[in-house]
Amino acid sequence: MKTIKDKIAKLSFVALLLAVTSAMFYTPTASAHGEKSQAAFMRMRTIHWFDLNWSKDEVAVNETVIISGKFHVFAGWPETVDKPDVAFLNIGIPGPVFIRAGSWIGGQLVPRSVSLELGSTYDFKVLLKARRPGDWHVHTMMNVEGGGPIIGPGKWVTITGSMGDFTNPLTTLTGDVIDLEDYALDNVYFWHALWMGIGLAWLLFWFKRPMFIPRHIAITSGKADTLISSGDKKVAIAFAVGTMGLVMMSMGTTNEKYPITTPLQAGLMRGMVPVELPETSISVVVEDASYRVPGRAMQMTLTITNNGDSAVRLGEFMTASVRFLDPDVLEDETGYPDDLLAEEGLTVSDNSPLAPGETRTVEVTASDAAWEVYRLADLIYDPDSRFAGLLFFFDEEGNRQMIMVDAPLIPTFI
Ligand SMILES: [Cu+2]
Repeated sequence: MKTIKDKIAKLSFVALLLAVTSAMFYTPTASAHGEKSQAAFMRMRTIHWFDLNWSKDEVAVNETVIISGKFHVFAGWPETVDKPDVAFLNIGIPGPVFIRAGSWIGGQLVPRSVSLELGSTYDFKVLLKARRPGDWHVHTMMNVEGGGPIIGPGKWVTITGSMGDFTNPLTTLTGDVIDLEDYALDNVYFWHALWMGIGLAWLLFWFKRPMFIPRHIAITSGKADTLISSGDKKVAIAFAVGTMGLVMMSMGTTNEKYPITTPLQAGLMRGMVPVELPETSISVVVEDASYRVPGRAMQMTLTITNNGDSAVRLGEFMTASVRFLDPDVLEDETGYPDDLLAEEGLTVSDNSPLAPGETRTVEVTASDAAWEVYRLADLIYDPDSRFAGLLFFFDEEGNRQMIMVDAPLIPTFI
C-alpha cells in the first residue's frame, strides 16, 4: 500500500515539474497587436489597406525597409469615428525598433497630419530604418483625430545586428552633420545635472542645521527673526543673482552657438492627391450576405454584370486586411502576412469567365481561420452589423478592377 502511495506521490511530483517547465518554455507569439480587439464592423468600414508590399522581411541595423501600398477611405465611414479630416500616417511597432526615415502619401512627404477624403484611394510609402535587433510585427496604421488608431495588416520583420551600431545622421541647413541618435544629449544631461545640483546645494545649505523642532519652537516663541542671519541673507541673494546671471549668460552663449533656429514646424497638410483609379466596367450588387455563428466563413450572393469588353473572373475578396483568394485566378506574390492570407479562401459557385455584357448571380464564400482568429466573427457583438470590402476582378490579360462592396451582414444560427 505504501509503495503505491509513494509511486503516486512521485509521479504527481514529476507531472507537476513537467507542467511547470512546459509553462515556463511556452511563449505564445502574439501575431496581432491591438487590431483584433477593435470592433469588427469598424475595421471593415474605415480604411481598406491593399496592394501592400514589404521590400524585405529581414534587415540589419541601419538598413532600410520600404512598406508601400494603397489605402481606400471607405465612404460609409462609421458615425462614431470622426471623419479623417485630421489623420496621421503612422507605423505600428513596439517603440522605435525602426525609425521612420520618411513617409509619403501620393508622393508628398507627410511628417504632419493630413486631411483625407472619404471615398478616395491614396497610395503611400513608408521608409523604415532598422534600429533594434529582434522580430517585430510591423503594421501600417492611420491615426484619426477623434477616432483612434486604424490598424493595417502587420508583417513580421527581423532585425539583426547590434543596436549600438545604429546611427541617424542628418545634415542641417547650416551645414552641420549631426547624429540624431545622441545629438545634444550631453548638453541635456549637463544642464539638468547643473540645475539639480544648484537646487540640492540650496537645500544642503539649510539642512546643515537642525530643521524642524528647534525652528518650530523658535517661531512659536516669537523668535523667528533669529533663524535667518545676515549671512544667510547674503547666501540667498547670491543664489538668486547667480541663478539669474547663469540663465542670462547661458542663454546668450546658446544663441551665439546656435544663431539660426526655427520654431517647431507644425500644421495640417491638406490637398493630398488621391490615386486616379480607372473607370470600372463591372457592377456588383450584393443581394444578401450572411455569416454562420459560430463559424469561420461569410457568404454573399452577388449579381455581377460585366459591362466591359473582356471576360472577367473574381480573384479576391478583401475585408479588414484579410485577403480571400480564389487560387485558380490569383496567387499572392507579395509575401502577404500568412495569418491574413487565405490562399484558397474564396469559393465562387460559378467562377468561369464572365463574358462582356453578361450578368450572373453567384454564391461567394469567404472562408478561413482568419475570420475567427482576427475576430471578424465578433461582428455579432457590434451595434452595426454591416460589412464592407473590396472585390478584385481579373480579365484574361491579368488587368485588375477593384469594386467596393458594402451591405448588411446578417448572422445565421444553427
Ligand atoms: Cu502586430
